[in-house]
Amino acid sequence: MSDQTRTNSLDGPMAKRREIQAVLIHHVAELNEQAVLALVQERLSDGDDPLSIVEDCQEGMRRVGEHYEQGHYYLSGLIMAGEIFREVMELAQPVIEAQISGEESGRVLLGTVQGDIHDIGKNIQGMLLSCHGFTVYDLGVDVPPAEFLAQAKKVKPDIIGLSGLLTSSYDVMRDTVTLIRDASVPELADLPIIIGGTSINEQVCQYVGADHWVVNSMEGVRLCQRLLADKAQ
Ligand code: B12
Repeated sequence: MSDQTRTNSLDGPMAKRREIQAVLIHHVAELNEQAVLALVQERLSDGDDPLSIVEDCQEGMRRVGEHYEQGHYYLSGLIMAGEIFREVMELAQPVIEAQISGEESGRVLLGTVQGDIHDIGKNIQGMLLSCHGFTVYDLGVDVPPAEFLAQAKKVKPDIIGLSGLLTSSYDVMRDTVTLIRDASVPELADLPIIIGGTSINEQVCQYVGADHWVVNSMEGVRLCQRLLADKAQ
C-alpha cells in the first residue's frame, strides 16, 4: 500500500465523521428542524456520543447568533433555534442519563442571572452535573443577586454557578459575586464561583471577579469535580 493510499484509508472514517458533523451544524444554523431531528436520531441510533451531538448543535446555535447579528435572522430565528435545541435535548438527554452515573458528591447552586432568560446551556450544565452525582439547586432564569445570596445561605452549596449569555449580564454577575463575597458569611467568603455562557472568557471572568469560567459543560463537570476534590484535601 502506498503512503498516499494508507493516509486516505485512515482519513476515510475521520473525513466521513467531520462531514456528518458539518451537515448537522449546517442544518441547525439554517433552522431546518426536521433535518436536525432526523440526523440527531440517526446518530444516536448509530451509537454516536450524545455529548458530541450536543456540541455540534451548540456550534450551530453560535452560527444562528451570527445570522441574527448580521440581520439575516430576526428574533423569531432565535426563538426557533431555542425550540429546535429543546427537541434535540428531548432525544439526547435520556441517552446521556443512561450512559453517565456518578457517586453522590457536592452541591451546586446554579442559575441564570437577572435580566437574562437564556437557559439551554444552564440546563445542560445542570443535567450533566446531576448525572455525575452532584445535587443541583437550579434557581431558574432572571435570578437577582439577592436571591443567589439568600439561597446560598439556605442551601450551603460547595460551588455557585452563574450563567449569562448577554453582555449586560456581566455587570449583574459582578454584582452577584460582590454581594456574596461582601455578605460577611464565613462559609460564603471562599466559595468557588464559576461563570458560564457562550461569550465568557478570561477577561470577563476578571471583570466579574469570579473564580473560574467555562464555555463547555463537560469542562464544567470536570472543574466542579476538581474543586470538590481540592476541598476534601
Ligand atoms: C437560543 C437563543 C435565544 C433564545 C433562548 C431560549 C432559551 N430557552 O434559552 C431566546 C429567543 C429566548 C433569546 C432571546 C434573546 N437573545 Co438570544 N440567543 C440564542 C442563541 C442563538 C443560542 C443560545 C444557546 O442556547 N446556545 C446553546 C447552549 C448549549 O450554549 P451555551 O449557552 O453557551 O451553554 C454552554 C456553555 O456556555 C456552558 N454553560 C452555560 N451556562 C453555564 C453556567 C455554568 C455555571 C457553567 C459551568 C457552564 C455553563 O454549558 C453549555 C453547554 O456546553 C445565542 C447565540 C449564541 N452564540 O449562543 C443568542 C444570543 C445569546 N442572544 C442574543 C440576544 C441579543 C438576545 C435578545 C436580546 C434578542 C432580543 N432582541 O430580544 C434576547 C434576550 C432575552 C433575555 N432577556 O435574555 C445575543 C447576545 C448578544 C450580546 N452580546 O449580548 C446572542 C449571542 C446572539 C447574537 N450573536 O447576537 N435568545
